[in-house]
Amino acid sequence: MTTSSTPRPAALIVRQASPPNLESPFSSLDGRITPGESVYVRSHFPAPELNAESWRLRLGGQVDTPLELSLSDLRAMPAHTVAATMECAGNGRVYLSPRMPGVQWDLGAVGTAEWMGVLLRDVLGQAGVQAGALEVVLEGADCGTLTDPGRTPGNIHYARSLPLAKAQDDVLLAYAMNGQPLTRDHGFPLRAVVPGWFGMAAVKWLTTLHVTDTPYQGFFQTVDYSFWQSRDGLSPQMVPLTTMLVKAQIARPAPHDCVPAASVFEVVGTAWTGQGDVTRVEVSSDSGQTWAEAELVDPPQTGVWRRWRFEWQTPQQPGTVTLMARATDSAGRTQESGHDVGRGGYMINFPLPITVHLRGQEA
Ligand SMILES: Nc1nc2c(c(=O)[nH]1)N[C@H]1C(S)=C(S)[C@@H](COP(=O)(O)O)O[C@H]1N2
Ligand SMILES: [Mo]
Repeated sequence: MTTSSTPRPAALIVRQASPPNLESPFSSLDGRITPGESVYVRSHFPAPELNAESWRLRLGGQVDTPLELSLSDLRAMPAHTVAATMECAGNGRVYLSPRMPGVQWDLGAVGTAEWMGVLLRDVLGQAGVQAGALEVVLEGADCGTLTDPGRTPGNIHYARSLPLAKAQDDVLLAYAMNGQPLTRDHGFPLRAVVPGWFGMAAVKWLTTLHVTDTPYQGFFQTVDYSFWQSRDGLSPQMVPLTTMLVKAQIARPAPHDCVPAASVFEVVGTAWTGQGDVTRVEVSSDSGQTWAEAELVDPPQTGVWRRWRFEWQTPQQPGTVTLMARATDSAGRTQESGHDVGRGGYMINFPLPITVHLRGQEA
């Protein structure tokens, strides 16, 4: 007999009430697209309440024609729909030892939504990017002061930059998520969606785009959301976080679930990568000593996670087992067993140990 738990009703888990930092109930995974009410929320400052009529998107810097666009201007442009898996760079932080500062995310700072909006490259094309331009800075309306992880220089806005090549490729300026206008927490009226990149690049409550010929060194890509990278045999240097790493997660059983001993349990989860497609998922039920092939349920679709399943023959005796999943992508990357200290509390993609308890068959 195959047993499997049915998805629980979706509700967000409060990691921080104010500003709202809300985790998706990853164990309720069902469809490939995460229902809107279950998409995680990660906000550094209180969510601004923007007025759709008076709101404007301003584009300036190294462009021929600076622009000021209303929401109806954007809605009149060609619309594009993009499904994208977005993972917060701190997803899984609770599994780090020693504990790292920041929101203690479990498995749910990741999700997949279908976004609709205009391509950033169309907006840039309308303004005309000048020769020598290097990056586009995206700034949100939200602002405040922070003391952790570093101290902000007073009151600052949330902002990140994108290399021009990425900005002119597949970046979307989205006004809708899963067929609905953006909610306030997800960046109403307009946010960026940056396929393949960790969530911090997807600036919400967008008000300003600034084309620049120098690398942007703002708080959220130097003090925060950067990591120590070793390159060219030199000592590590600080670089901003960009693309997601390859990663698989187990949705069911959930951590500390009880499953019947001596039965077949369907382990399910998803796997994603920021480069190419996930090509393989393996599952271990002995803390990572041996691995068995899982079955990929969804066809490959670049930028979108693939659900997978694994028929697990549970041990005969009651006890405790550590399950793990690991993915490989078409770029040949696979999940390594340890966490590189240079990453700090970010880019956590070692196979996460999921403890489950086996119970004997009741009479
Ligand atoms: N303006 C603004 N944009 C932001 C943030 C923010 O705090 N302010 N948080 C970023 C981070 S760290 C993540 S992971 C994603 C989360 O998007 P979501 O809340 O819609 O899931 O938004 C990004 N964009
Ligand atoms: Mo994030």
